[in-house]
Amino acid sequence: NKCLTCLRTNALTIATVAGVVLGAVLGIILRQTKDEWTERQIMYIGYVGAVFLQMLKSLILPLIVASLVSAIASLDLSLSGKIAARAIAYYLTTTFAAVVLGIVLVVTIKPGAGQSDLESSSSEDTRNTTTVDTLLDLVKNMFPPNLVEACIFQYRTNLVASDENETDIYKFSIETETVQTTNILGLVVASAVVGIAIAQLGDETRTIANIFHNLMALMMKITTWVITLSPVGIMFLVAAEVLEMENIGSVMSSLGMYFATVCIGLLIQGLVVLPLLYVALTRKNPITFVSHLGQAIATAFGTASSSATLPVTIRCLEDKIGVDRRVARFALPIGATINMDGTALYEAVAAIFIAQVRNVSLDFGKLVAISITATAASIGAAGIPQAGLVTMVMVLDTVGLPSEDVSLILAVDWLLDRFRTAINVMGDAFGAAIVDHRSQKELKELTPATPRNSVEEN
Ligand code: DAS
Repeated sequence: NKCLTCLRTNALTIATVAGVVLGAVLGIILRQTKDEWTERQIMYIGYVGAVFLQMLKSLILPLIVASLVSAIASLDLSLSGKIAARAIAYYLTTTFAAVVLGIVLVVTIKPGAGQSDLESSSSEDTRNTTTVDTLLDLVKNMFPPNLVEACIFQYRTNLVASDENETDIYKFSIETETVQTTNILGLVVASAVVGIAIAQLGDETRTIANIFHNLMALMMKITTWVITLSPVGIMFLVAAEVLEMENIGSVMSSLGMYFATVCIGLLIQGLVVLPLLYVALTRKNPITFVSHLGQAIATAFGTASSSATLPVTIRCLEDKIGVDRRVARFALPIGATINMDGTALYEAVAAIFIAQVRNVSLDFGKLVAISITATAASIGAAGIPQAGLVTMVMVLDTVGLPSEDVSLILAVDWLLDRFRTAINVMGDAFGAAIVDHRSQKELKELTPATPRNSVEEN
């Protein structure tokens, strides 16, 4: 009956993973039944999935605010500072390690060599930039727009939404439209400031602190309801994506080695680098850890969005892995926004792959520049589908490649996005667990659960 218990506790994870597989099978069968599928028909097939995704997306804003404010308000400020410092140190180390891993692989495997037949829509010739140009670009690119925004605490008039052009692929529409997107990094910064203010004011703000604790309990309850819909929602999301993709056969012939290089890098990062770091710093079993993370990994794969997966990641870390809530709710929203190992690795590999296809030689200085801009670009990427493709333009700029060259790798990006998002989420989860373990001593010294903590849902 031990196996029965295991099945019951992991039933939803197993069902969600089954949803991914069934979605792929459904998509392939539908492709066989009919040659041409219109955008509208694909939208109908993916409709249930799009509704599920919208439900997850609707949780992001209140969850990030409640999670960060209640976590920072329930920690004393010196401990918040230590936890933040440990988290940032972990994020930068693992992201940079992922980039170096990606560069070593793509320079060794050379997936782009001799691929001159690959067409790209860019007309302008590649600028043979000098190292000075590269370094100038480097400084210019060091701070992607929303990282600068976070540093200078730029509050938009409408804190929540930022009008940006984005291809709203949630509805499978291909036209680019100005859609209200949540300015997540701005929200993280604002929530942290409010949390610090509440922690500083102490008893005066007990009431408002409890409001945020209540809001968090409410959001976690709603998250549980939405998560139960994962298997069906993710099945239709994957089916619609499989329906919409180009003929994988023709694409894989030219991009197969590139695809394999990125996937090998992601697998090493997710199954070797991160688990080894976890064992080294916590002495705990990484396999058990990853098995408890299954629901979040499957959701990340199905939605291709770290932010949409955040509610599931918080649930897994708190309920299944037992990470201290104050650390999970502090580190995960920040990690989901700025810690993207998978994206950083992918951007370095993709940029060097394109340089190889374009026969642009890269000296050591350029590789160093790529490693830094890929790290910065992944920090700047939002946790939404194909954000990494957008910020990769910064990395291409570093090596003097036109941004249109992104079109060379577009055909397989929707699938690579899912793999790299899963690694992004794993990186966030490992980070929260490591920071939690390293902060246990201070957490225990904190005043025992004060009344404000007792409000937390049981
Ligand atoms: N899809 C992004 C995420 O949610 C990653 C990316 O686009 O690179 O993490």
